[in-house]
Amino acid sequence: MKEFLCACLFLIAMPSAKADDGYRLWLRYELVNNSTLLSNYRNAVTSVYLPGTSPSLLAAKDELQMGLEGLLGKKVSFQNTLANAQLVVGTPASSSQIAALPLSNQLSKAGDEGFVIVSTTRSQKKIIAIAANTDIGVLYGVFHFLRLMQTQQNIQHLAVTSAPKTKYRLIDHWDNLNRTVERGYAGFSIWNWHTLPRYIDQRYIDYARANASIGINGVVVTNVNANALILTKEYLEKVAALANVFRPYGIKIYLTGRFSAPIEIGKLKTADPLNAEVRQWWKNKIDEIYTNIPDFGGFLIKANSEGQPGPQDYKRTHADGANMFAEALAPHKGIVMWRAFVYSNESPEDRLKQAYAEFKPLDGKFNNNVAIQVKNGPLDFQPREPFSPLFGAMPKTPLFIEYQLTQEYLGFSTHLVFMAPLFKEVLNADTYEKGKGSTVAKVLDGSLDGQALTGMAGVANIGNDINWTGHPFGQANWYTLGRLAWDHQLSSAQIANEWVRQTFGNSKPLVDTVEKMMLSSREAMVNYMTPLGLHHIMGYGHHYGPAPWFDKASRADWNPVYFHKADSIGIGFDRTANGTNYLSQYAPEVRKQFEDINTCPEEYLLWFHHVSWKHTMKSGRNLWEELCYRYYAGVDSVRVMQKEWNSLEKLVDKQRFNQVKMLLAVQEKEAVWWRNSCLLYFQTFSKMPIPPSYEKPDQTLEYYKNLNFPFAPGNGR
Ligand code: GCV
Repeated sequence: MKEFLCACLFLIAMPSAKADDGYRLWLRYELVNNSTLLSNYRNAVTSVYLPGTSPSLLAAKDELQMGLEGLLGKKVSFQNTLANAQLVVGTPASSSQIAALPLSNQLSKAGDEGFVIVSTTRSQKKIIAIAANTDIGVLYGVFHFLRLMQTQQNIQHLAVTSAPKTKYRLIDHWDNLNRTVERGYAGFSIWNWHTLPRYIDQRYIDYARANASIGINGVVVTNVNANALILTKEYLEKVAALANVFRPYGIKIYLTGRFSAPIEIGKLKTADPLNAEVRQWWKNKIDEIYTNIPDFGGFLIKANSEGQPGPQDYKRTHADGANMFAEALAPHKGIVMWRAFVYSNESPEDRLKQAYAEFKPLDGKFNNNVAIQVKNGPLDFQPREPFSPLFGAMPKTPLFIEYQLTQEYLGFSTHLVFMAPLFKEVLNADTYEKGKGSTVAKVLDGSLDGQALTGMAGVANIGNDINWTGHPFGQANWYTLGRLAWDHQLSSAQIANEWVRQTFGNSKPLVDTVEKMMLSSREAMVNYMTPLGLHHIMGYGHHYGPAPWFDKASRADWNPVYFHKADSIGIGFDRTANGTNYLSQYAPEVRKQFEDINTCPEEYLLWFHHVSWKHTMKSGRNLWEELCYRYYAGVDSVRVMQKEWNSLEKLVDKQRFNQVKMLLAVQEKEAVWWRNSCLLYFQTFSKMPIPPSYEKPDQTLEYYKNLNFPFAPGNGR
């Protein structure tokens, strides 16, 4: 017996070595491998009272059962009354017994989607209550409770009240109807339009579970480079089937609206937003959508950007266009997310200035169910960008932020880049809209300008690869989006810690090492790709790898040479008053800091200034030496990550260990490629040597310039 017990304890203590394909994401519910904790958990939660039969409560029940049984390694019993239960779950409306618990104080702070998780007593018996004002709040509470257990927290004295800080928490898919994914690096689209609506892939349900577990409550299923066909009857039936799957999980469906759809599928002669027939067409179409999908969320629209049709084709404004949709959606409580990612084919103006120039004058002109969706930076999801000057410039308009989870400019799905530090950097940036402390986060959560329509979106990095995101660590970025949209005050370290524990396990060396890797990964990538404020120097079209020399694109502002402006004097884009004066779009305090080369943070230096190769940096090195230093430091950091990962071989399942090991090798190779080709190219201007203490580039600039990538993914429309 003793031997048997020892063997059991040994098994419990042993790290999970079985293969893991990553499909379960952070919802693995593995047996708790700490015996003291396991017995505490077993004592605390094996009998559950979860009344109610709504689809969301049933989803909560299923999840709790699956989660607890996995974590505890034993069956849990669901009770018909609270009397025998240790874990009580529900809303005051779902059970008078829950209504009688002393939770009203906390519940008053939980709002429509929040929850409370408290340790309390009933008839002198200790219980844990997961309660909310709504069924979906209960589901969120259940996921949070399971997260506490998966991350091995003490659950003896719980006093959690949690409510989301933004109302719309969205994943935007750039999925085409032919199942290619624009800028997608994890396989094909998970939406199988051929087998929908009758065949419901388990993957849709697991996708909904994953999103709900991190508080995502909206999904835009189609590409912003939109196809009008999605609005036809045949497709709407399929979309409705997805909406039915998502509904119990609190997730609404949104579509992308092709502005010219009235012409393409409606056979009208125009799509002019002020034309009565066009307006009626959209009204009818939107009414039709709502008969299929009563809780349809609304539209995300890319208009007059990169060749997409829009109101300006008819000399109308973005407000005219957005308000046409808004008016038709309003009776159904739908919203319009109108993208501010616009820049004109014709304008020679600094591309970065164009969104502000078009949208700022429209502040206050949008209907109240319109939000303007702004990319985090003014350009296009670069490894590092300053915050978009639209944040803080449109106090009368709700602004959503758009991040990009898919790694279009961040090494595709072969580079390990944890994006929480990138997201947080923008959230914490101070717009000075209303003086010091007017952070982007406060613009987004509505507190700065009293906005009720608040939101955060991430362009999906999801495809039909078995592990959803291609790189196992891509999952962390999806996770981060949800967690930050729920609570932008969470730190990057907290998010990394939670994610690692749930996704890989709780052993201390594992958690510490992986967390460290994750937290250093974004800066490593900035260093080996675009240090010191360089930007947009990637390969043309596919955006794979470095091509700072490229100058053949049809438009100037698609060429890397336009953005780095390297010459014999120096490098960088002058956006001060002496240059394009882009800086005038920020509040004076922000502008002042960036405008002075001595106060401009070095990470943004070449974003705002054309700087002499000989300029002395804070380190005492000149600019050229600093550039070399940073590029080499970037590669070194990847090599450190490799070593750190290798030290985890016994603590990570074999499958994912090997995957990440191989991917880090690819990343190292590509980091060297970025470093060598950028430095060799910029050296043709600086005419200064790469310091001899650094390893020499093993290829010539010509070699790098001649590389071709016909297989680079993600470019197909
Ligand atoms: C969906 C960049 C990408 C495009 C993308 C566009 C956008 O330009 O390269 O693929 O199109 O951003 O955000 O609309």
